[in-house]
This record gives sequence, structure tokens and C-alpha cells, in this order.
Amino acid sequence: MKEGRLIKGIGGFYYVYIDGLIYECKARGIFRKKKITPSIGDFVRIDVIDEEKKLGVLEEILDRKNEMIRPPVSNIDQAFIVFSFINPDINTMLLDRFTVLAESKGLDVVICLNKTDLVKDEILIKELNEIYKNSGYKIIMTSTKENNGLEEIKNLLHSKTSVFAGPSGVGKSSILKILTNRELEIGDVSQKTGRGKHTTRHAELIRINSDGWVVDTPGFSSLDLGEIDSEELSDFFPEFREYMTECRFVSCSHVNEPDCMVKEALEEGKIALSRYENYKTFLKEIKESRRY
Ligand SMILES: Nc1nc2c(ncn2[C@@H]2O[C@H](COP(=O)(O)OP(=O)(O)O)[C@@H](O)[C@H]2O)c(=O)[nH]1
Ligand SMILES: [Mg+2]
Ligand SMILES: [Zn+2]
Repeated sequence: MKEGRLIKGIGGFYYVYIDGLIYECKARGIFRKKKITPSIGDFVRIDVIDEEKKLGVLEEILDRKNEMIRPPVSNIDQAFIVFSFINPDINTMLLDRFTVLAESKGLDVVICLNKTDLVKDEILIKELNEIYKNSGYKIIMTSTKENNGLEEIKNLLHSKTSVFAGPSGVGKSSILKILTNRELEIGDVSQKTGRGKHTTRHAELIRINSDGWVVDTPGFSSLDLGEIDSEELSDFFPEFREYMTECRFVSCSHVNEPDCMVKEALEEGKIALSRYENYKTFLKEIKESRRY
């Protein structure tokens, strides 16, 4: 048996990368019985049937460190959360949903704001840069049209599996196309809605920098905070962490309680208002969805 990484699945075949070679594999029936669907990103063991033709049988899926559902990808280390400044317009509430979800899966987060070439308003760039730097995130301003910031992204892709997530039309596939030299579906942005029309259909792990992997994902225009509990939500706002341990109540939700150090930090300008407001919105949403 050989160990490798599942990088693509199409029409019942699974493609497994082992030391620079790709084996086309069928899965054993046992997976269906156990209700496990192999997903890209899985570390797997295969039985090689034909070394010359590179054919094999998928025998075993190793334990997953984490998994994402849409599209299914497992064992992810890092999320690049990509938004564009305009066309489509940046939506910081949706951006913060992405950061919360990525935090909840234990991923390193890098925020990428694309289409700087379209921005006339330098203040907008500066403001967003400050908000997210202050939140503890790496933030990279990019343009695929002016080749801005792409090297910086590339330097962060070593020896990690990184997903590129964000709404459609923001330029995820365009960025990855330049970084990987691979044909990826680039969608036109609809003039009417400002959103991308095409989606990236087959998720696939693509090798980059000789030891990294990247995954393009289709865009999402909404995100459900589904599995996150109201008590743990504040853990997923990294800039709250140093203050929330000092709140008077251990169970402080940082909304109405007295002696809340998160609110104090907010008033002192140490926490960005937009981030705090989004926190409150998500908290309300989670509480309402659990009330039945
Ligand atoms: N002006 C500008 N347009 C871009 C940039 N990056 C991508 N686009 C365009 O935005 C549209 C959507 O790009 P695409 O990569 O398909 O976005 P995705 O849906 O996030 O994968 C395409 O028309 C791209 O040519 C950029 O940096 N500047
Ligand atoms: Mg795309
Ligand atoms: Zn508090």
C-alpha cells in the first residue's frame, strides 16, 4: 500500500497524488457501506493495481484534521478570504462570517482584498486595512489586472493546504490562475447584479510552490453560522480574546453585562465598531435559530 493525497474526484474516479505521480483509483465498496465519502484533501492509502498505467484502488482514508462542506475539502490549514473592493462591493458583514467560520475550523486566516485597480477612494483601503490588521489578521491588497500583491500571497502558500473562499465574482479564480498557471474558470461579473455568473465546478487540489496545495471554491453570497454556539462565538473574534478573560462575568456575552472589558475596549477604540456590531448581529442570529 502507498500513501498519498486525494486531489480530485470525477465520475467515480479518485485521483491520488503520490510523490509527483497521479494514480487513478476506484474506491472500495466499503466506503459506501460505512457512509464515508472520500473528499479532496484526504490523506489516503491505495493499492496499486498497475504501476505502469498508474491505476489503483482506494483502500483507506486517514483521519481528517478538519473538513469543509461546500465544496467538500478536508485537512485544510489556511483560508484566504477574498473580497473585492467594488464590482461586487465589499460586504464586511459577509467577510466577518467567513472569518468566524474559518476560525471555528481552526484555520489560519488571510484576508485578501482584490481589484485595487478599481478603487478611487484611498480612504476605503486605509480604513479596511486598519480594521483587519487591528483584528490580528494578515491582510493583502491585490489586483490581478495590475499584478499587485500576488507575490505576497504566493509566499504564504508554502507547505500548507490553503482554500480560497469568498463571494463569486471577486477574483478568486483569476488570482489562482496567475499563481498556478492553470486554466480555471473565470466568470464575468454580471453588470446587473455585480456578481459573478460562473462557478468553479470541480474542486481540485492544485500543487503550488512545490510543497503547498491550493483549492479554488465557488462563491457564496450567504453563509450560515450553523454549528457555532452562542457561547463560543466571541472566541472566533481574535481581537476580543485578550479582553474577554477580564470581564466581570465568566459567561459575559459582551452585550449588556456590567464591567465588560470587550465593551470597554470598544469604547477606547481598541476594537473596531464594525467588527463588534457584526458580532452582535451573529450572536442574535445564532440565539434566534436555536430558539424552538
Ligand atoms: N478590475 C479587476 N477585475 C478583476 C480582478 N480580478 C478579477 N477580475 C475580474 O472579475 C471577474 C470575476 O473573476 P473570477 O476570477 O471569475 O472571480 P471568482 O468568482 O471569485 O472566481 C472576471 O471578469 C475577472 O476578469 C482585478 O484585480 N481587477
Ligand atoms: Mg471562480
Ligand atoms: Zn464582556
